[in-house]
Amino acid sequence: MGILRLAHVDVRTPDLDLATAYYTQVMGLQLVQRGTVEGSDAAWFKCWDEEDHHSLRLRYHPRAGLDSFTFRVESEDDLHDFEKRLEAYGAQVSRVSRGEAVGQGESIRFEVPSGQIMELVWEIEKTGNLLGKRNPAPAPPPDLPGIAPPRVDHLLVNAEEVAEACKFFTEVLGLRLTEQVLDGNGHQLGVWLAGRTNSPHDLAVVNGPNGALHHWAYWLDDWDHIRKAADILAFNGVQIDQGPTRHGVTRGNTIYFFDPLGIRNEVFTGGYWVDPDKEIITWTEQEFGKGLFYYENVVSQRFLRMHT
Ligand code: M3P
Ligand code: FE
Repeated sequence: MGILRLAHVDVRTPDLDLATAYYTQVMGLQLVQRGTVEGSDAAWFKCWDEEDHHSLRLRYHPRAGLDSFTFRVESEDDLHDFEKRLEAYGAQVSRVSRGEAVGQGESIRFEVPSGQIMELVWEIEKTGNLLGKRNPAPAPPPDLPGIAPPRVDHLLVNAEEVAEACKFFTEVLGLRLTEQVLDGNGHQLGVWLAGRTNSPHDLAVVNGPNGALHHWAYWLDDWDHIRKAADILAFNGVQIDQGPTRHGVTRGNTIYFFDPLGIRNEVFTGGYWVDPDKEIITWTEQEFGKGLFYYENVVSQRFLRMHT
């Protein structure tokens, strides 16, 4: 039983056409389909190496922000088991039946202690990656526009009570804590959590307002692609937030930037291999500048305070 990985992020945007142009031409995602969600225009996107139907859903709403985030579970029975565990914890769980959501079957939805809506799903429409399964090329066509990441990597949400969120994600949902930042009293200010992947994080939670989305990140294969991403972003007039640089936490290489409606994106590479028995790494609040951005060693207020 367990949580496999981040499946998709569902986001509200006040300008769906502008956001679609950015996510296809600058980020370089594939537009899967357009449609409506609860009467609003919506669009579904995926990365070129993703097998699932989509990893991003955008829908029009006057206020930008997170609708929900979805993790895929390992087996079909897990939905039922997680539903029981969530109800025992005191969460209100609702079932979304097959046919109600584009690209996936039955799912369960609930509010996490920090206020975001989370969804768990097992059945996902497998539409395949861009390369196919017969004599596939090792790389996508060289003329793909934009940054063109192969896949989504992780999500970071805010929480007023990071420790409470961490306890929920580890004890109720079974995610593994890989790194944490502690204040002088030993209280968690940030936590990095992994599912069944061997990556340092599939989900992270950092102190901030409940319900907020800090960013989600796409994977790139190496540091040189982060540099290229910076070139593409600067060329297209995209506002860069931080980097290119390196995290102390996770050891990843990174660049943060804002989509045209002000939502923060990241592209990320590197980081260490995580085995399930790996010991937790702890950062102290005094050294958090290096944990955040190892070269700069600053705790940027825009970075910590800006979210949607
Ligand atoms: C990451 C990461 C914050 C830390 C962010 C770290 C917002 O995004 O990928 O490790 O404090
Ligand atoms: Fe990140």
